Amino acid sequence: MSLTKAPEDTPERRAYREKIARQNLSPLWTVLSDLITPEPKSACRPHMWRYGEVRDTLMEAGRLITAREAERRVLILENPGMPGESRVTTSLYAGLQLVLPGEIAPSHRHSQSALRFVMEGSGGAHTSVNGEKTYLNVGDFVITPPNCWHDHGNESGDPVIWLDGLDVPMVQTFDTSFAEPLGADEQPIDKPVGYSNARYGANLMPVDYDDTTLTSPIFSYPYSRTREALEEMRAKEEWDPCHGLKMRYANPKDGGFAMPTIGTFVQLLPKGFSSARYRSTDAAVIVPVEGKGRSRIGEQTFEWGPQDILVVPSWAWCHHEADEDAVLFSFSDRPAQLKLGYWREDRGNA
Ligand code: 1HN
Repeated sequence: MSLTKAPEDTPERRAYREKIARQNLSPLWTVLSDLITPEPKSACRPHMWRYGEVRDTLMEAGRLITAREAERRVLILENPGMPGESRVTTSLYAGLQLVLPGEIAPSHRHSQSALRFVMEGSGGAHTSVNGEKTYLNVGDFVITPPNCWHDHGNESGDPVIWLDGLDVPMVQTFDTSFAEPLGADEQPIDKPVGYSNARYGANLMPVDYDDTTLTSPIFSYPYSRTREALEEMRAKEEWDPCHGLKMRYANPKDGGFAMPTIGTFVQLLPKGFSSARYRSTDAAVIVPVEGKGRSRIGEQTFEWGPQDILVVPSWAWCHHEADEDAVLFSFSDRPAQLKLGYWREDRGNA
């Protein structure tokens, strides 16, 4: 028996296979080596979308359809290895969403978890979650927890564009999708702006906090605070050979990931940094927020700048070089893999 090669197909074996197909049966020995591979064999391919190019196409959609008519005016980032599947990686969905001045994307809720990473805007657009509005500034990471009403609006004079990341393919795998519209444009707001961050984001927790939801009660992680923290930490000049200075967005309740299925990360690569190669089983979507550089992902090299969007497939070697101080935001399905006992990493020789 070999896990790497299927046994020879003979005429009798083929006839047998065709005969038993009528009973909805199939011989494992013909597919075993495809099912159980010695290492991850992904359809997901390394890729990069240049922000400037996708932005032009998205603005064209802004003239074609309103946010209301579309419900969500989004261009899906389709991994070139999985066209038509609405997947950016095997387990994750990503898209770029545009809300024009004065528009509203009406309230709905669903069992999929969503993150927003703000690419562009002047700070006057918002998303509402759990009766609280949060304003969207470039570089902010904002969460829509599962089954929470959410609607978006733009009171500013400028377009707002953000990257959506959702666990849509995971929900498909488990057949657990539920969704409904609110039936009104906007949910009722019963909390002041900044309420969650004051209550849960100041190293304080309500004394009797016993909420069992799996998502962080902080639903906005503003870039200004994240960036300041990175800058203060860099003073120590302790660079991980693979990651530079890489941090994980945390749930203040227990220090775990901010979302149950999607992990979010931010890293600082100092000017001139050249990383040791690294790979892990969680395919990642990476957005440079500041700086310029290049990444070798598998066999391909991508020259990136702010707001470009890169995909690193599971178990593909990845190497980064920064020409200027660079900040990278990224997300992956790592929390799900860790809970299921699947996650592995390989730091090369570093
Ligand atoms: C969704 O609800 C939003 O609320 C964006 O902005 C993208 C993609 C698939 C399913 C639901 C949003 C989505 C989505």
